[in-house]
Amino acid sequence: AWMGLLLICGASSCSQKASPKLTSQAADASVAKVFPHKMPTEKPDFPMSAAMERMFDYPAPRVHDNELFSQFKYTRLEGFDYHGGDGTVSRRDPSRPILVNGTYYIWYTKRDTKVPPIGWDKAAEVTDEIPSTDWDLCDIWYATSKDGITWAEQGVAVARPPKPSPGWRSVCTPDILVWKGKYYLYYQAFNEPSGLKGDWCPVSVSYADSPNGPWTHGGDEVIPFGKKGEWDQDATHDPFPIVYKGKIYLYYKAAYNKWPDDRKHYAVAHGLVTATDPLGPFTKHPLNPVLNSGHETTYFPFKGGVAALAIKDGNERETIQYSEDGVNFHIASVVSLTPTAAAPYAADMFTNTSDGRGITWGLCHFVNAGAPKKGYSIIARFDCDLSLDNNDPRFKDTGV
Ligand code: AAL
Repeated sequence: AWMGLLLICGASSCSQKASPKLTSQAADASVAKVFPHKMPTEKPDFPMSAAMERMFDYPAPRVHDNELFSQFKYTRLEGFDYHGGDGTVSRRDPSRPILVNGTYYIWYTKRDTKVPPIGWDKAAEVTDEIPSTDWDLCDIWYATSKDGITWAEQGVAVARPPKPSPGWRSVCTPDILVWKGKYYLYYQAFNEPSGLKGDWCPVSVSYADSPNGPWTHGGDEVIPFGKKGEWDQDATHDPFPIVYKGKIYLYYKAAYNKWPDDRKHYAVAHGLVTATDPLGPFTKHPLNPVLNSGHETTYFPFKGGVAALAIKDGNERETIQYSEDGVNFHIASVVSLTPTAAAPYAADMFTNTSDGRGITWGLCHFVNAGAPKKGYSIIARFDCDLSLDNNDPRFKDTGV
């Protein structure tokens, strides 16, 4: 019946919507037109439904062969004290780990306040000691580890500067860049409690000769806000630098369309700025935004291009995407139980590679937002196989 329909359709005016292939195929009734029992590895030359056509647009039509598909495994970290989970201590938004002389270093948002956050809708009621959100009244701390599981908290890396210097209210959500033997931390610098008007803040930078510091303030508003009316006019979040094509490619997020009177209809997108000096100036890519989904930023060199995790928020949430040029991203896989605020380790994040090898682990956070008046977050480890040098079936096997 299917063949018959095809023939009738091909011979009549209803073929207008059909692809030319369908029409010529239909004319040649001697060619088998059935999808085989074994999934083809190459795109077959016969008519297919839109869904099956699309399978061949992925890096591999069989998900197990898709280098940019993985499942995720999570491990609790050792070494961090959370005051018994009473909400007064929080660690979140970790940087990517970097390996220096056999030791991993990470930087992260740490809040240690007398009381847990009271909620961003109550930002007008906060004081210098009462946080609105989990990332209000925070400093940037760092920790070290030999195995990525047991961590030793080392102390503050970048503290809130005195009022009214940028970031006086909170510094948070750092990520690291290694460039010409020096270390650069990019982070969000709040001049008001988050939630007062929105989650409004620019990005600052500090630098050091050693991952142990000391850190020197290197500049504020390093990612220029958009002009009024543009998507990134008030917020540049989640700065995430990699080295690509000889430059610093700094990805960032803006949560936009989120106003005091219209909080429900917000959208997120990611932009790209580039520079040859870590202290700037940074130039916005003319095609910004470059990713339409993802609450935090996670990018890594992959083959000759750049891969990204789009996790939470947006039509393309829970996807892994790939671009050949760091700018034009396409969905490479759809994933589940994904790491939030993922910060993967890769030895080639800052080596200007044109043959990125991918990632197998990193850090992320879990938010305990469900406990009223006790909100806080923890950092955890994730493992996956988004690497070209690994083929661990635990992360690709979706069957039973
Ligand atoms: C995060 C990040 C940014 C936001 C807030 C703290 O996970 O997207 O850092 O400002 O939430």
